[in-house]
Amino acid sequence: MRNGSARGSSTPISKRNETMVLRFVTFATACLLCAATSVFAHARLTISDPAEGATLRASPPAVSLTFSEGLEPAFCHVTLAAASGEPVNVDREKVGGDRSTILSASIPKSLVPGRYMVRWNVLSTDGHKTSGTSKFTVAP
Ligand SMILES: [Cu+2]
Repeated sequence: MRNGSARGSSTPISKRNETMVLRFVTFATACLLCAATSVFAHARLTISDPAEGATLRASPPAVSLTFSEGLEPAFCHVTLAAASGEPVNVDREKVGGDRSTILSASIPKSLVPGRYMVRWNVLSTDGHKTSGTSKFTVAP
């Protein structure tokens, strides 16, 4: 009787452990897949024009940023500032390209020689936000 009840209680416990291990493995696998997917889906900056760190002989006509993912135009912004931090006027940004991956803004007035910083923040079509900066120098 005692043996029977001991065996009776040990079997369900080991089964429960198996179930928990299985659940944990499933959960861990799902987490890894999810993390990998979201990392690759974020909009990464792939090309910037002017290129990061470039020294230009003349003022560029525009800033153009190409991303790895499609962008939501209403939530994508570019600003330009001189090295002093003083903002430089750019035209309203536009999203273009075959898959809406290019964010650009025209620079209406020639830039005076100096160092400049482009700041961008975008929302990709997967609903994730990313942001970053890119620097260039105008030295005629
Ligand atoms: Cu994403």
